[in-house]
Amino acid sequence: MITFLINLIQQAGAICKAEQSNILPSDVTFKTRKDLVTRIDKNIEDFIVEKIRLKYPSHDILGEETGRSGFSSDYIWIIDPIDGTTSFLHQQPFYSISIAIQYRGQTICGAVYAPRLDELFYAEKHSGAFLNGRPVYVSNADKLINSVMATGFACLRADAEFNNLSYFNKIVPQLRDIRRFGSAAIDLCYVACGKLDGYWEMNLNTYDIAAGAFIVEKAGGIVCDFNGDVHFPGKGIIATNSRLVKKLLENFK
Ligand code: 2AM
Ligand code: CA
Repeated sequence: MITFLINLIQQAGAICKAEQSNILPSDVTFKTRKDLVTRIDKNIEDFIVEKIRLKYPSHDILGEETGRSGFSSDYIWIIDPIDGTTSFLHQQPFYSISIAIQYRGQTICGAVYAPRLDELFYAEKHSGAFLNGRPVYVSNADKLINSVMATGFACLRADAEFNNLSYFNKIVPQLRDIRRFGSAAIDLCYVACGKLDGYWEMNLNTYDIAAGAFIVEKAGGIVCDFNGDVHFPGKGIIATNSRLVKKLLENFK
């Protein structure tokens, strides 16, 4: 299954990379005034869904653009065809394709591919996490002041009244630095491979985080909500290493 998943995500990534510089204004439609989608998001999801249907016709599928199809299989594929659509549209490299496979509600495989960065992350239930075929692990940082973290503002795009700005103001001065890449899936994978020491965000959806959160856990990291529990994405998500998690959680009390 992981081999099929890796081939599929790489094929989808090649299409994204080829299409990115050809996007036209007429390819963009608005879900809300800040939340947009391109023709390519939809095409990529159709491409992925079609391939899964051919190989695993009985499996259920949940995709960002087409919603849920099927409720009868033990397996479900969770697809974000382009995570970081705003970056994609604005000709930036920080976007990815994210696919997770769950069996009876538990993630068993996950892959995130950032084609412009040529970074392919994946993990399987009984093995660790990998970047371009090499094992990856979360960082060893144990002090916030030595840490570089990422966050995001899906909450602002959703016009949520309770948003991330107060957490941002509180946490950033305690860190070495902060990044905002614009793809939750990449942020999570960068925690998994130690390029980032931590990440938090709120107002995300399952398809943004299903694969990335699994990859963090398989890389030895911790994924929890703002209370330190595992109820996300509704309540917000934190991903970091076991040395920093308590120090980061202090800021969400
Ligand atoms: P997307 O690019 O697939 O929309 C960036 O902060 C992260 O938030 C991305 O993973 C992005 O996914 C997601 N996101 C952007 N706008 C959002 C919204 N209005 N509601 C929920 N998630 C959003
Ligand atoms: Ca997304």
